[in-house]
Amino acid sequence: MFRTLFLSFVMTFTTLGISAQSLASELQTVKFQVDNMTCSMCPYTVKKALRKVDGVKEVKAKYEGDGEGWAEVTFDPGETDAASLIKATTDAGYPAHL
Ligand SMILES: [Cu+2]
Repeated sequence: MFRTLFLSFVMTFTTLGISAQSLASELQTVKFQVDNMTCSMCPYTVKKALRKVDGVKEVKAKYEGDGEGWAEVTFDPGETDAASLIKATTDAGYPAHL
C-alpha cells in the first residue's frame, strides 16, 4: 500500500518535471536586423518597445555603427511571434527584419 503510494508520488513528480522542462524549451530566440539606429541610445528604445510585447522574456540589442543595429529576442511562441515583434520595433521608429 505505502509502496504503491510512494511510487505514484514519484511518477507524478517525474511527469511534472518533464512537462516543466518541455514548457521551458518551447521558448524561441530570434535575432533581427534593426534599421534606423543612429546612436548608442537607440538600442534602449528598441528594447523598451520589445519588452512591452506580451510573451517576450528577454531582449538584447546593440548599435553597431553606420546606422546598423540588431535585437535578439527570447519569447514564448504561444504568446507572440516574429511579426508582432517586428511591428513593435517598427511602431517605435525602428523597422526590423530577419
Ligand atoms: Cu539613437
